[in-house]
Amino acid sequence: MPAATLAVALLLGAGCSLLLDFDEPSADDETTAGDGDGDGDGDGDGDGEFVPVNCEAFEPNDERTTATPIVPDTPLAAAICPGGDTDLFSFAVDGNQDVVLTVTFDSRDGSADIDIALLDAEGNVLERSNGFENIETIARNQAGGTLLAAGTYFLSVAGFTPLTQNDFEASLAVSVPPPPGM
Ligand SMILES: [Ca+2]
Ligand SMILES: [Ca+2]
Ligand SMILES: [Ca+2]
Repeated sequence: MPAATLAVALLLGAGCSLLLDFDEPSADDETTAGDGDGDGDGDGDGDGEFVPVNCEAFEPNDERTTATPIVPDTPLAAAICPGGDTDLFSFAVDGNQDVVLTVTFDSRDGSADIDIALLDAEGNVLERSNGFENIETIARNQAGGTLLAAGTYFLSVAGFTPLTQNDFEASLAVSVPPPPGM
């Protein structure tokens, strides 16, 4: 399978690049002049054929002090880019709210996998989600006995390896569970 599939993938990839070029000539110039990825993929790490489009989004945000606030039901598009990029998003709860953190992406059959973690205000990891699908989710709720105490928390998004690069979309859902007996 690989030969034919790879050829198709490369063709599709080329098509995408052409489309991007037509849509954004300035981006084309940037790529050509800049990073050398244009002639590239000679990078040897096997990850170079795909270049995320959202590398600038919300940076710098690698530390809790520079984390990007994320609010409910407003997905944010960002990217994990080379060099061990980590993206931190902050949110606060009042102690009575169920929370669901979701990060979606295309893992490209695992070659561009992203993992997430929930951190407390001090940066301690409370929970990780590190599967191999195109989505990572962390839910903390009253029903599960995992309700978060009032305070500030962080969603940490990072690549499976320091070489991982990929676009992703992060979202936060917050709800208040019904009182007992209802
Ligand atoms: Ca980033
Ligand atoms: Ca970052
Ligand atoms: Ca993962």
